Amino acid sequence: MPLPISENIINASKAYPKPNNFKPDYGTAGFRSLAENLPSTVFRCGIIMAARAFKTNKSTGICITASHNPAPDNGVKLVEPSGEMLCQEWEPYANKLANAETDEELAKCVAELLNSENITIPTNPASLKMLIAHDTRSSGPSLSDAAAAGAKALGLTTELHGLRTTPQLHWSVMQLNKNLPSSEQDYYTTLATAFKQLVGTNSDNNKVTLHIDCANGVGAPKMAQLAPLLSETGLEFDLRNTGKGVLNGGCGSDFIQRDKQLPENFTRLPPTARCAAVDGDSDRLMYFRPLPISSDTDGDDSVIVPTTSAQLFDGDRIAALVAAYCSDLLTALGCGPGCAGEGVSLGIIQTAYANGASTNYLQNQPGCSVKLTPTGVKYLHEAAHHFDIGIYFEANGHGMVLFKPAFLEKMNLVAVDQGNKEAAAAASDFIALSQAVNQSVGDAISGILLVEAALRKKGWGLEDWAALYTDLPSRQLKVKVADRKVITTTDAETKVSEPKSLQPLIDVAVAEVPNGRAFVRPSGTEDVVRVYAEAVDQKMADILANTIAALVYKHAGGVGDL
Ligand code: G16
Repeated sequence: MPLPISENIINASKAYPKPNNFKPDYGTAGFRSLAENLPSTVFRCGIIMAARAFKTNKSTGICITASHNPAPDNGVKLVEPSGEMLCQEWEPYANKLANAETDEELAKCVAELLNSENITIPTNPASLKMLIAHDTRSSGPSLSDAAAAGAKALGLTTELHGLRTTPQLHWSVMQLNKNLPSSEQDYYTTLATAFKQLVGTNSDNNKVTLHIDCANGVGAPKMAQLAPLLSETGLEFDLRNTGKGVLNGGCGSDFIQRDKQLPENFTRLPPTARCAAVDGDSDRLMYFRPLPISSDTDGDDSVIVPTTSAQLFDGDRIAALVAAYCSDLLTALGCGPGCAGEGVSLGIIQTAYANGASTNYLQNQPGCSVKLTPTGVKYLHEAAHHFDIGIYFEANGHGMVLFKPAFLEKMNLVAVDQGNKEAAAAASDFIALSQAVNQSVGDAISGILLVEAALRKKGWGLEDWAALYTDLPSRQLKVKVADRKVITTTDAETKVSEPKSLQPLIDVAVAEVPNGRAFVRPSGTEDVVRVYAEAVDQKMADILANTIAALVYKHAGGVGDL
């Protein structure tokens, strides 16, 4: 006779005791901490996502990763049946369970959750499961086991998928619940087939070598699996930082964005090199190229000039490129800019980190609506759902283009309409894009295909892309405080609401700087307060950021050296 649920949970939980004084907090993208703190949290997340599966009668997922954070950290990202991140209404349950001090208190919290959500555990839940995967951190396999133990304690079957990028796991959950092919190989085949449909097969003109910084993370083996399927298209990957070095150490999208320096193993490149970087779990994407662009080589690609600086093509610029490409397709459909009333909405979602120049550029593109949300894919993704075509990118490279199912249905009809070949081709491209671009969550690997398709379709090189607008100089800083939660924000994180003394002082500092803009917010993945400042030149941006960091330090309980 099976044990009652509470007893099951109490028994299973004994193997995953919560460390004393550890207060996990569901942040921007799940829980993060030093890996050694996390077994109890991950075990409890297994319970949460099992409850979520029973509530929705669909399969769910868990990915063990601390993404761009250092190797000793780990974390857990929770995947809804749709493949999106855990719905925000359930985040308080996750916090409650994760913070229960004893096994008995945990069992009580679970009982309350089941009760308030009206969840009955099915007697034979065989059709439901939880997919679990991890990144390359050494703590990944044991934390995956902890997640599985949590799910099993509630009676849900689990499937361990081992090493996967976070977006691959999200994609598999989405596909599984739609009864579509969902294996890892299906992921590569689906993306590559759609990309081929978009760009066709290779001619010598189309040959592009993309030098990819894999952040010494899980993206390396995964992109190596995709690469051969792309060979006909002329897109080749030169994979670097594939695992021998430190995860996210001196490399990866976060390093490049922060330092605007070439990552390790990228200092000797052909002068026209096209490069991209992903982060530890391959959900962020940054394009870049070496600077200075080596004019002294007289265009001779074989002359390699050592350099250390990088020119960035960040998430904002990727959004601008994708918007330009989608606008072209809408024009071909006969419902582009200038044909308002045709009822296709195109939205671009950004956060306060978006460079002011990118926002200005996008706001001036006919037919584009620009919206601002707080930081976190969960907010941007949700906002993107409001448009037929929702393009969202955070400056740090998280993003995608999301298509409304009803829009794609329309495209399916237009694609077979022989009466208007141009419109039919554009509709086919939209359909192929929705396959090449992971629709569940921002995905650096499918993002590469999106960027390469857009550049090729527009006939652009990096020079054309760079010319869309010129970034305003900016600076980001971190301030260590005793408790980052003393800072709360409003208006999509552009204003501080607590402590009340802070915002008026920020306003004064900003007003003193030409074209100044600045904001602060508590990080949801690290124990710091983040400061962002933008100004007419780099010196002013630096001064503004430092002034505001000092204000945060003083008014929000700074600790250690500023
Ligand atoms: C996560 C979220 C992102 C967010 C980032 C930074 O990224 O998925 O949406 O931009 O955290 O968050 P914060 O500034 O709150 O630390 P990742 O790549 O770590 O999963």
